[in-house]
Amino acid sequence: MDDILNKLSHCIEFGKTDRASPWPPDMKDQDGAHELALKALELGHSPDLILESLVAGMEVVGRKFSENKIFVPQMLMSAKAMKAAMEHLKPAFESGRAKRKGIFVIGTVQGDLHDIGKNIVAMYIEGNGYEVVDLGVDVKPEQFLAEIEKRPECVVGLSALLTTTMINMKRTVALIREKHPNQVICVGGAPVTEKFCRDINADFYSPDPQGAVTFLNKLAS
Ligand code: B1M
Repeated sequence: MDDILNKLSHCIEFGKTDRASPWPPDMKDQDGAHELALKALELGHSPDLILESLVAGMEVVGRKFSENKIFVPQMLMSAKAMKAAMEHLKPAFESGRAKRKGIFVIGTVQGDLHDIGKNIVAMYIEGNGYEVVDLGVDVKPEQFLAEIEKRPECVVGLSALLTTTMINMKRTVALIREKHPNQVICVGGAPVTEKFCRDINADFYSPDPQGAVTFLNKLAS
């Protein structure tokens, strides 16, 4: 990986948001995710490649958290750094906004506050020409239902990052199916699997944003 992309990964791993941020102390007065993401774009790196370096940093964060090497505050700093970098990528991913191929309603299910992956999926889908309605995090099944009733032609996307909130994905699908049996529902998130998707009677599982876009494009064609 290019030096600047390595530095960007490092900022995500250690939660260095921007130059002004005093955290982490050993990176004081150094560029953070905010400055480096901008520079990487200026140097001509593709948003996809930059995103890859951000996700690589976040993967290390996840591993360290599992091994009790870091704790929630450090994870939060990493999430903040990720957000700062993503702000610069957003316009690039949204540039396909003009041609709308359909409506995608997305949210992280009830009880779950993780939104980094969901936001990436939303940006990719928006950038591929869909109108995206982002309901945010901790979304109750009834909120998804209300949105479907406002936009009957939409496709719904559910994201979950916790094994403990996957049950709320199941509840959401069940409530939607009860009222709208033919509603198209796509699911994803780190603990979600193809099998889980089938078990809860959702239509499609994608491990990544690209898979979700491919699925939507097939539906739209
Ligand atoms: Co949390 N967290 N977290 N966390 N966190 C995980 C998920 C965990 C795996 C860490 C670990 O133990 N290794 C673990 C879950 C364990 C489990 O359930 N098996 C965990 C835990 C335990 C928790 C808390 C319970 C910790 C605590 O408080 N004790 C707590 C729960 C809070 C809550 O939600 N109620 C918590 C809190 C947090 C923070 C708030 C500190 C922060 C989130 C900040 C934010 O999102 N704004 C956080 C973070 C950052 C993580 C890790 C480190 C990173 C998650 C992430 O953003 N990944 C994570 C460990 C890990 O995943 N490595 C972890 C990067 C992102 C790009 O990937 O979200 O998987 P991901 O999204 C991907 C794909 O999954 C897919 O595309 C995305 C882009 O490639 N995808 C979809 C996602 N949604 C999709 C939908 C689709 C299609 C594809 O269609 C609709």
